[in-house]
Amino acid sequence: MPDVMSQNVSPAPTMATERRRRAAEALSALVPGIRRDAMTTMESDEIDALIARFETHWPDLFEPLERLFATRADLTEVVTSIAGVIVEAASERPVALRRLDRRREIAPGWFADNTMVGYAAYADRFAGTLEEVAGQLDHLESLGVTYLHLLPVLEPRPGDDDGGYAVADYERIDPRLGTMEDLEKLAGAMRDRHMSLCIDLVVNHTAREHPWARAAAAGDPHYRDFYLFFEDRTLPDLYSETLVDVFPDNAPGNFTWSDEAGAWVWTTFHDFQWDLDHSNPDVFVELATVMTMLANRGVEVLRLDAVPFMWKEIGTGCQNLPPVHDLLQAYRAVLAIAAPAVITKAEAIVPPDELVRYLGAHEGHRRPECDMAYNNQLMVMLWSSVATRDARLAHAALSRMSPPPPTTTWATYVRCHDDIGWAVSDADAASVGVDAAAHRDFLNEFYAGEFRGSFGLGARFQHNPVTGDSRTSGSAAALCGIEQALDLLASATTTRETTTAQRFLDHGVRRLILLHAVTYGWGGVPLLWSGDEIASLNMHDWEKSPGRSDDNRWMHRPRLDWTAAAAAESDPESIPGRVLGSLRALAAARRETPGLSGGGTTTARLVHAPGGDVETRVLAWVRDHPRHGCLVGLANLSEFDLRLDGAVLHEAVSRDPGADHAERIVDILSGHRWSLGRPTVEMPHLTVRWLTDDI
Ligand code: OTU
Repeated sequence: MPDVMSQNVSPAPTMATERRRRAAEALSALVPGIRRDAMTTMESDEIDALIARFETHWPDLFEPLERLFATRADLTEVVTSIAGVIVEAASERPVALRRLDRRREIAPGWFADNTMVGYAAYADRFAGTLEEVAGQLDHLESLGVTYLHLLPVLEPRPGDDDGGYAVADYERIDPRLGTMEDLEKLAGAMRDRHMSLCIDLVVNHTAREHPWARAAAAGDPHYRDFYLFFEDRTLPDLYSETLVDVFPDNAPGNFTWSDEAGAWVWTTFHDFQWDLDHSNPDVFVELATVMTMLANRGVEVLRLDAVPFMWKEIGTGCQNLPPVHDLLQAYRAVLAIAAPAVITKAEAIVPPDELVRYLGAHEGHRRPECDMAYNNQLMVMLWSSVATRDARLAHAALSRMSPPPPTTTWATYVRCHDDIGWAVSDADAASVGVDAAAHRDFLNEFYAGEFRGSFGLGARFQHNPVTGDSRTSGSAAALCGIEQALDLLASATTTRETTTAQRFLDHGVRRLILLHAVTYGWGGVPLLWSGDEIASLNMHDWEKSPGRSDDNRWMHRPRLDWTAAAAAESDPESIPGRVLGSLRALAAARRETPGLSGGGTTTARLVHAPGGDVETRVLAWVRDHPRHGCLVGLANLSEFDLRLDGAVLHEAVSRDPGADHAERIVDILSGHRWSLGRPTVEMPHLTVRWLTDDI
């Protein structure tokens, strides 16, 4: 054994140092060339900064590229092209965005700050054109929104475009929404208000009308390699043995015969969405070019759509494979060097064990990957808990999830433009004595309004008669019981029926606010789905839109009703008024709660009733932030007023446990205070408390 304490002993190079050495060599071969040619438009301090970013992030780019492509392509060529893309993008980056880069490099946790509140919408359904979206920023500002996710805005194929998720041109805005200049203007107007623009980038597939797909179908060998073509069914059949159908109802199978291409083509989603072949480095270079172009227009967050499907291997489900993570790590590194103000958000709606990997937490190691990912597990568990009025499954599932790396954050949400897929894992369900498949069936029935006593009024999405699986569509307000209660109220003929309907209505409103109060207080960036701020009900005419009649997700993609929004504004006691007011208050409460910033940890808890039994009807969580102390969240899922053992107050004590000031624990949401000696804490039905130590 070499003695490290003695001199002149150099440690044996490990694999990691060897990789780093090779990465550094590759970079130093590139940097002098880069310095000379492409940076003529940059000031020398900017060149220095760019070189520093290259040096810092280069291994994070080089290593995944090596893992992905070394065996199938000339790595030097790949690396040289990608460095070229980065340098060109960096040298073209507008001054205002370079300033933003600098701010973000100083405050890299910006996107996980407690002041962040997100809003997601289709531009046209929210306001109209991009210019009209810019005209509605006051509404968003009043909701405390600092982050606006616009669903696909790039030019889609004509006709059915899966809500814009079939892109025909990555470089052009959908002409119905405006132009690239309009996008740039919108981003600028938002920046002036400290709001960040997020847009979708559909990376898994393009429309079959995309020029790459056109060229491929016409036989161009370069573009032929951009997609996955098969001459006959041999390989498709082999792959299909282990694949699932994402849209079994209206787009069964994963392969589509193309007459033009004279081949089967891989189509995970609809037949008009052709999966890109991400094992081809040219695809990587092209998409990296698109990303940096959008970054230079002022987009600050890229929602990378359907990323789990980006890599295929025979004998696997072709989801969540390790190279998917390499791709995401490499894309992130490209942006970190070219446009450090920009982050990526993974759209990976996957089982709980897979989720945190998209934030770069892999067994035994961490690598910078996406900065944000959707916490679909929290979303699913919230809907499950309000249906059962029981927190035990949520507690089990959420406790077992690995925490996100401290420099990353969740996007927490109640609803979005998609269906709800009931990601209830067998292990989590079994741990609380529940059969997972039976519970998923129950949730499907419950939220389709098929279960006796259910308050949910949605619909089944993509029922698969072979597997019996389905998912759920429906607006948050409808799933919470507001729609059903309004129907009951409309048909009530006796005072008794009216009173009951009114009580149900109140429960529905409370439930909707409760779900949001959990997502706003859990830790992560809450994303509000457009329309939910005014309790929009299901759309009833969605089937009439051409190309949409077989996709009931359109029932919960409302056109924002601005008349209703104005009415909500002037009547705070109305249903939309109560919801709007509560969401504003939640955003304000977040701003007052720095412990909700990135870097804290959230742990699900069970709490006790005064006698010492577990109070199963309360979902509890502790948000612990190393700098800003503790917050205890409590959500009473039931229609009954409950009391909890006062010991729960001690969970909120984070500093100076000795000081027993009177009334030191406060509920940030109601302003209610308790002293630590209090034997019980009241939990009114369907309410949330955020308790914190206030001395
Ligand atoms: C996404 O969703 C989009 O959000 C959908 O609106 C699109 O239709 C789809 O991609 C195709 O572009 O299966 O049911 O793990 O769950 O990509 C929705 C990710 C979906 C998938 C997700 C997909």
